[in-house]
Amino acid sequence: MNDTIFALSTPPGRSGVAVVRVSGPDAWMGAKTLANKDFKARHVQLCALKDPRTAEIIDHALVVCFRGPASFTGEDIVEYNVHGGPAVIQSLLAALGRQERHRMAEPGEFTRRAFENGKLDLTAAEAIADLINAETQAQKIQALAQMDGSLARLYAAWTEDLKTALAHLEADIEFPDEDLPGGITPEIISAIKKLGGAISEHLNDNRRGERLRSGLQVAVIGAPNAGKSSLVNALAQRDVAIVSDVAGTTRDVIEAHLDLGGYPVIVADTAGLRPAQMSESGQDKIESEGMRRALQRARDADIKILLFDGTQKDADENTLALRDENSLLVINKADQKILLKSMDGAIEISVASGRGLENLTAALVERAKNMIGAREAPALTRARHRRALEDAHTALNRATFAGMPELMAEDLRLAVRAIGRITGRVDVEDLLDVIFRDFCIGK
Ligand SMILES: Nc1nc2c(ncn2[C@@H]2O[C@H](COP(=O)(O)OP(=O)(O)OP(=O)(O)O)[C@@H](O)[C@H]2O)c(=O)[nH]1
Ligand SMILES: [Mg+2]
Repeated sequence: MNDTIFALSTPPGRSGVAVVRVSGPDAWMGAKTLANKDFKARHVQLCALKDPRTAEIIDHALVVCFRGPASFTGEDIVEYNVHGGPAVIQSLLAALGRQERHRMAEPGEFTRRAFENGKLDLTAAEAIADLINAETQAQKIQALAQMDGSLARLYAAWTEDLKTALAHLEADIEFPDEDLPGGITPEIISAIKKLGGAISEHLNDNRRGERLRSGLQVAVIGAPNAGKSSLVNALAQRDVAIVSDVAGTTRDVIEAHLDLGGYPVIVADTAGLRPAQMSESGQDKIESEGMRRALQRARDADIKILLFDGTQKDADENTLALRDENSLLVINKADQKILLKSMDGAIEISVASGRGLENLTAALVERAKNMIGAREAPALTRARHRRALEDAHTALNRATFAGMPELMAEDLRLAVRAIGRITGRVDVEDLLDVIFRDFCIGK
């Protein structure tokens, strides 16, 4: 922990400016060596950086120093703003590597130090990773709220309630003869039940926050030649998939990431569904594997677009069979004579002419909003949080049946620990590698 770590914090490649960040006890010493001047905290200085070993000029840089603990990591920090060329960055990193007790940072190590120095809790650290990965406005808003402590505050409030209940129970356990207002009172039972209810409401939010983080899965399903690949290309506004009039063109699942009205959507093009062919030829084996994958996608999808070819008289049975509350019926080729009889709630489109595509997009945005749109209460965003809260919920449930104050107190303590693991207040050492591995280097 006493190493000084450094890394390029901006993306590698060419850019106007690149930022190299250094954190640790020797960060300022390194800056003094390279710039040959003294620094004041939080003052920007223009410096000629020179490698003392080779006397070679590295670059003219803007350098800012921060004194721990008033810094992102809580340690001394130096930020070098240099010109973003590979050779400049290379020579700065090489010169830093030769400074005493300096080494390259691991992915997420700056944020990990911030956590270990108490600058932020684990939910805020995770939110930083989410913010960096956010591709749409809705994701960004969720990440920023979590970074500001929306989840941490909620979990802290629950922990407070639990600790109050525990204090009452413990007073009764320690001093059973005194007439203290403790023990298993109806108030305690009802407080525990109320908390259990709040946690289960938070858990049963249809994975809203998790879905927003990872993107809503939309699968386009339909018979061969219905125009699935054409539709995916139109939604993605680029040629993601091959389109042809040969039935059975698409074999594999092809994904495109979209921003639909601020909501992240992963739309999947799939192989056309048709009754299995009887022949043993290799082609057909590929086709049936394609259909197996298409059906798997349909099962896993949050929203299924069931696409029908409007120029056909009958709706495809295999596709129709997948109709449920998560499906959206869409009839394509409305530029031609429509022979298909109308279906309840179906949206007519023509990918060829663009007609109806706006309606379809609006319908998708509406569903996305219902599934992952913001609500007042902060949403659970990770499976890790979900598991911990399920443990807490189980413990609370058991507590209401415990009967004895000692047993009830033990269950409440388990619940406190489970919630504490989310924010990182208790024994999370084993979790840290997993959590910070998801970060990029330099963060
Ligand atoms: N007239 C008309 N033709 C369309 C429309 N959309 C797609 N097509 C045509 O329909 C044919 C099949 O389109 P694809 O997008 O490849 O169909 P698919 O559903 O992906 O087919 P498979 O991959 O074989 O399952 C192509 O010749 C497209 O040009 C449309 O709105 N109107
Ligand atoms: Mg296709």
